[in-house]
Amino acid sequence: MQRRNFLKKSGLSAAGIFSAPVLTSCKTEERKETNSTIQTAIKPIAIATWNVPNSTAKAWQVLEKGGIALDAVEAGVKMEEADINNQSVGKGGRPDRDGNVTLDACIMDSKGNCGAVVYMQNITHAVSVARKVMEDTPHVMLAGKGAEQFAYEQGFSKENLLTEKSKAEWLEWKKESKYAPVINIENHDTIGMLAIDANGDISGACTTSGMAYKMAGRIGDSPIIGSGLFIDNEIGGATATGQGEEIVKTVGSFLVVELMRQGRSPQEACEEAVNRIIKNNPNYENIQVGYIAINKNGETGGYCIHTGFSYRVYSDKGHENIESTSYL
Ligand code: SD4
Repeated sequence: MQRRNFLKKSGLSAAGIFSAPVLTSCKTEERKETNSTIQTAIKPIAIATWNVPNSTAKAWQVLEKGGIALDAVEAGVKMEEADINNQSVGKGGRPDRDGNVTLDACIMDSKGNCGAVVYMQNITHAVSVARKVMEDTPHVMLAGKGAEQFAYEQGFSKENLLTEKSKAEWLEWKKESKYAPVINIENHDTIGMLAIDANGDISGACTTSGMAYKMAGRIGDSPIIGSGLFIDNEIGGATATGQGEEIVKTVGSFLVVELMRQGRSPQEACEEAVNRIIKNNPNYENIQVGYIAINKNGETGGYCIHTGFSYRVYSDKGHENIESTSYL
């Protein structure tokens, strides 16, 4: 069923990007054959979780001028961080159960450098602080007050991230205080973005306010290199959205990239990573996880547990929102 679904709705065929046949198995000979039919690598290209046209268009603006993938993904995801209508990222994000908006973000470049901030409050552009951690400190990850302090030292300004709308919803939630993550909240959730620039170099970024009404101090997959995001410039990149605990347990994005290294297509690698979660979790019908991936050729894929997850692709072949295939 899923395979048929994939053929019907595959991003590859829907985008019309490739002349390569869509794989239905991962046998080595078939992979080789498929790779040889790819005419030219698609670059530059940007892809992002969910339908985020402003973010992918922004990334494209950077890429089409010859900008580097790292700048493209940072500029792209910042659009969602600043958008108060996206209540899962940055300013306007839903708070934890104590009413505090706490942000998680990471970024990774083509040389394998990475930076992250976790549980950071009062700063909208968590991804840019993560980039500063990567570029200007000897560390990879800063948390909470330390991350916030570092951000102020770097010139970021303090802002109230809790909007009236998110505050009102939280006060309503408090009446019952039942923690029950919602699947596919609004078709624009945590944003993970992957890009290949004109040089063929790959970078990625991922940023979120995390699961709404989480426990104070909770950190998800999104800022954890290997879970919410992983890039290997020789192979490709992957990023995740959904219930972070499940993604962390399977080191999901690293798994997707390693599967691509072993010869799987991005689509097949995302499917296998979702299948690992399903295999280990009898409760899988109540959770959503989605992965997107890109390989060095600019071939893309996406897969999730529940329908309703989509991802956006932007290249000189066009731009579109692709409905991801799903297990259920
Ligand atoms: C987290 N993965 O904090 C994030 C949340 C998310 O769509 O992606 N929501 O677990």
